[in-house]
Amino acid sequence: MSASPARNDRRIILHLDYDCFYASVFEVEQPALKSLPLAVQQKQIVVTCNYEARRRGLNKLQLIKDAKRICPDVVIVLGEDLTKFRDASKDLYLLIRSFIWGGRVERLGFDELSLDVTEMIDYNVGLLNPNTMTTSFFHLDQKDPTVGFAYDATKFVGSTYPPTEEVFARPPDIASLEMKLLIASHLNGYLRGIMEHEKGFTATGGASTSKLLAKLVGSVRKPNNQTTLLPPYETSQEAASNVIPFMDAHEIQKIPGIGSRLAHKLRSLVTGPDTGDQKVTVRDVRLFPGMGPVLLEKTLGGPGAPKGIGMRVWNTLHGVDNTEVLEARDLPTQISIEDSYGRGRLDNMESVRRELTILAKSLIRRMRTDLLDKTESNPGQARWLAHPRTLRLSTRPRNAPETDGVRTYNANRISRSAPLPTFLFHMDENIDALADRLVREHVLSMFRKLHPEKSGWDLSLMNIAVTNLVESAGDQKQSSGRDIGKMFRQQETVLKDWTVQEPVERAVIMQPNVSEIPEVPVPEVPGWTLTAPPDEADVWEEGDEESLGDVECALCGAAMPHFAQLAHQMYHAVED
Ligand code: DCP
Ligand code: MG
Ligand code: MG
Repeated sequence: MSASPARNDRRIILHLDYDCFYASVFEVEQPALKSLPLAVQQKQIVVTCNYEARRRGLNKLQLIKDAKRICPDVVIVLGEDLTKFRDASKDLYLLIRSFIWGGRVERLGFDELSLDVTEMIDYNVGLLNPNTMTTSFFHLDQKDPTVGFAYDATKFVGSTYPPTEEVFARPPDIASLEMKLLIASHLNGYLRGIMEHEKGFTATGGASTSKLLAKLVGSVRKPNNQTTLLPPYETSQEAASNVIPFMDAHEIQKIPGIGSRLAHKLRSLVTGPDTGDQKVTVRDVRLFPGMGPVLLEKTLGGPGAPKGIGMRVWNTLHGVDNTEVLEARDLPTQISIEDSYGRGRLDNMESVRRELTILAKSLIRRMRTDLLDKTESNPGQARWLAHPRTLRLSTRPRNAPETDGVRTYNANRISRSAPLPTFLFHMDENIDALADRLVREHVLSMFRKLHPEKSGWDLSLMNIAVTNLVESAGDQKQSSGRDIGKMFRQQETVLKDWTVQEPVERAVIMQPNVSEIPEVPVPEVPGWTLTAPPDEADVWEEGDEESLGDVECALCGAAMPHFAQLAHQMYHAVED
């Protein structure tokens, strides 16, 4: 057995995951929904439901027809248009980010944030007075000592793992990791309070020393709660690490960064092939004979696997994650809109044209949202911050049934790229007219090159994207400065009780690059590409929110997002 990886617990990381996020967006719009069981529908799936619905037996990623059977008075709202979720997500992100020094906030998917608060915590530890611990003051601003909140530095906020008595017999040593985490739990509680008070959203929080541990410990108690992972993190002569038993108890697939594909390989290794989807924990893998980075590399490595995957997973099994909190990029690298289609829905040119026009409208709307400089007061004169150069059309044809009638799932997309016509940047034309022209003059001819047959193709997915973004020259800093000034002026009126100094030094804030499909190689010369989607299992993010539907159930033909596939298979298994 190989040696455990070394720990480095200098950072303090908070994790926030909004409670039943899509459902909460509707509840904030219509508070009367809060007391009702509420489910959000995409295709035939409940993508999420509020906690009232969960109390009544509903689950995330359940079929709508099951939800109606289990809870006949469930209120169902359609959540296929992601605009309002994206807007709420951005709004909450900007609010939280305004408190975090250096803007050290990463968005993971739509409803999670990772915050590196090391500097804020170190600063506040330095100001603790051992004689007045119960009446401490958390400083949110280094320049203005009046900005912050009062707190009791002898108690954690929320729960801890493992659970502790609320009041310590002896408060932790000021220089200890435990003290830092205790203070961090107060910041976590404060930020969650601000979110709820100002925006009406509750979140579940975690506090630890890495993105991995903060996220995992955050989900120990849901909803509207928070958990801190207590030291010791290292095993010493006095005490055993809390990290190892905490990690050990998790099912292998629940670990961020170990998606379904890796989990499947690890399960097969541990239980032998053909034992189905038996539950395997981190402990089972960690203690498997001969386990170590080498065996993991042998098991998980190979063509297409990221370099050093064995070591990365070995670290992960021990709760070691040294990845940085990545701040949002100013501009997306591509914008991509797609939808999936049931069998037979896209088998003639007219339906293809109609659906492409719908996609093109969303695409142009998104380009205007994400790429225009909105600080210009006259919208007609708004400046493009970046110009995409390439237009890409991708489709995913269904496989024809095999001789035994079984239709295998085709994961491959085919795509074609062409220069993006510049008329898309005209602001004086309306979106409908632009979308119509884009499809008739450009996209349809790309489609015909992808599918030369006159009809008869049966497509399960179409995607239109603009890629190859070139940032415009110009003083972007200045314009974003105005943006941020406005944001803080608004915030001042909202956050009456806590005045926040305007952080002039903050960087550009724009839609981060989280709502796109993962980039697939785009050929420089327009032509054929055959691309398999990247293994979303291996990325940290929960995935691709733009993708509303991806796979088709071989048993019942229901179309569903790829992430719903597992739950859906379980549904059939239970039904039988
Ligand atoms: N989502 C989705 N498909 C998934 C996972 C999530 O469409 N497989 C969407 C719907 C969720 C949102 O993203 O509202 C956030 O995902 P979470 O897994 O955090 O789920 P919720 O926030 O809805 O619930 P919870 O309270 O369990 O966090
Ligand atoms: Mg959530
Ligand atoms: Mg989440």
